[in-house]
Amino acid sequence: MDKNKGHSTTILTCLALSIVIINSITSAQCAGISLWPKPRIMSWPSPLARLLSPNFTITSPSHQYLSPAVNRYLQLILNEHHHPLVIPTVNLTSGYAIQSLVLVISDLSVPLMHGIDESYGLRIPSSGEQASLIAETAWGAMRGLETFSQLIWGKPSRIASGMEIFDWPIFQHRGILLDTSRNFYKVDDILRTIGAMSANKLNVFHWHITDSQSFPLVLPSEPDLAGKGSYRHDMQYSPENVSRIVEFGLEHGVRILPEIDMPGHAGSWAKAHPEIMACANMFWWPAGYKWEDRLASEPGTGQLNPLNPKTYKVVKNAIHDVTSMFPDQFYHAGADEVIPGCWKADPEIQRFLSDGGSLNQILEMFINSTFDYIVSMNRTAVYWEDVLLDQTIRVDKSLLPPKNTILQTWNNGPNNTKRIVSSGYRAIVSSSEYYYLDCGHGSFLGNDSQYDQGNAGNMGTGGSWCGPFKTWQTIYNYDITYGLTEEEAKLVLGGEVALWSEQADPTVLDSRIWPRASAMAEAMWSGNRDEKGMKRYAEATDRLNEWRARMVSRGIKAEPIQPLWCALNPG
Ligand code: CP6
Repeated sequence: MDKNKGHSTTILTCLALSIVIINSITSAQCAGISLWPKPRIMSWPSPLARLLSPNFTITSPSHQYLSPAVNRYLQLILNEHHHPLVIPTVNLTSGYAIQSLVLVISDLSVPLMHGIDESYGLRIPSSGEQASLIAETAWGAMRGLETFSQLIWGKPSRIASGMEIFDWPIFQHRGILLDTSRNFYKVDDILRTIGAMSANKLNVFHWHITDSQSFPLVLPSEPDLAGKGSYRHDMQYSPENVSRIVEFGLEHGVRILPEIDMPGHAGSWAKAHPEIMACANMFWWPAGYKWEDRLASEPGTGQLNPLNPKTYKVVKNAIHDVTSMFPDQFYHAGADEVIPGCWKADPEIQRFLSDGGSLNQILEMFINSTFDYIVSMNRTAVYWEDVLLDQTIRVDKSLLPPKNTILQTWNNGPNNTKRIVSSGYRAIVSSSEYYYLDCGHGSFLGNDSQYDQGNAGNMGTGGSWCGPFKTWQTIYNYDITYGLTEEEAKLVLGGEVALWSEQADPTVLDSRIWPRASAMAEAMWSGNRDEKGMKRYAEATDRLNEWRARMVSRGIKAEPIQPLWCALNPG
């Protein structure tokens, strides 16, 4: 494919150079320069530092989204004066300071989308006034600017010099899921998170906007959905809010992948449209509804009814508006955790079933007609793995989701990834056993009360298989292509850590996400192994500690991974 051409050229150059470079990696570590995520190839044969001129400038071709990024990095670089936990031991050379960084970009026309080339090369010479950054795309240049900023510390600013870096990601899809339905987050919280993502070289903000608890997104064609389904009028996202978030993402090289979960997880639609729901007219659980049927904090009322033609009118309006607000080529259509008991409680569905129909057919009907509409809007559909793997509904394996959909796995780690890719689908990995950031903080099981609405039942907030709390090491060490053949591994697009928000809101947002999402960010970008193929998390600990400190000084309230004592008293 065309888009991979530049990428592989860069890689070839890198590989040629890597032979020279392997030896010098250790000296970089000794000198105490901390980069996160670690670059793929870094050469620093004789570590030294140079001053950065107080009149330092960045020259770059003009570009709608790169130019704001350049300005942002220039301000950061001139003002950060980062104080590392451990001051690098590298000698400061006398003589001229670095005066400028010059950007050279091969193709400024490449839009931000899945699969683009994010490679870059960075050269900070040991003499001469000019550092250089080359990249295939504006988005790769943004990755390089971030790395450049991390090579600078102190007051006056000094920069690691006599260094070359060639860098590109292992996985194309590196994301964070944020659920804004269970609890509301202000636009600024979302922007701060996207900014921190870009500093970690993450590139997809998967926005799980709506769910059963609330519908905060204002849709022009269906204004009642948010009008009646949001928690409050000041807990809504207007189209202007959305375009601000999308633009901010573009200026940071972060795609916004919207998800409107359906046909399950849709109870909040009932406020505006009770007529398109199954089991929406029941105050609480439908008759015959078993506790075990309950999933992920559902308030218990409402799945969309696929047998009602009106359902498709509302759903298509929603998809239409969302695809016009969010330019990304991917559209996430949810479809997780469809609860059989809810559909079975609906009289119309009961008639269909007693005439010989199956729940499988009902789901099929819904998926197929929404899928066709999503494709007609020129989007690639992403669904949760349930569409293929659900044990209770997807019993008839002759009915399969369309092949070109992407399936996001969240259950049963490597096994379900294998099932998805061995069936020929592309996969995004967000296994709850490794990548769920919410799990383990709550212990409330609550199965003794029918009034415990809003809690997560036995899942989602520390239930037995979701908990315990995932440490950064658990996240860092997970190999998302474990057990796959080479061919199968190619179908794994990448991973997402997920912050479900039953027990999270803006007060804990930064510390639930950071620095654990940084652990995944590095594993997805340059892997979790050293040059010898051994897991590198001993070395990564010190670097992550430094990176966490830098994030904190940049305004991200990342939680500590160690007492400060450890950094100041190295083993
Ligand atoms: N909400 C939605 C959730 C979860 C899912 N979908 C979830 C399930 C299990 C755990 C955590 C979260 N809260 N819409 C599953 C994709 Cl452990």
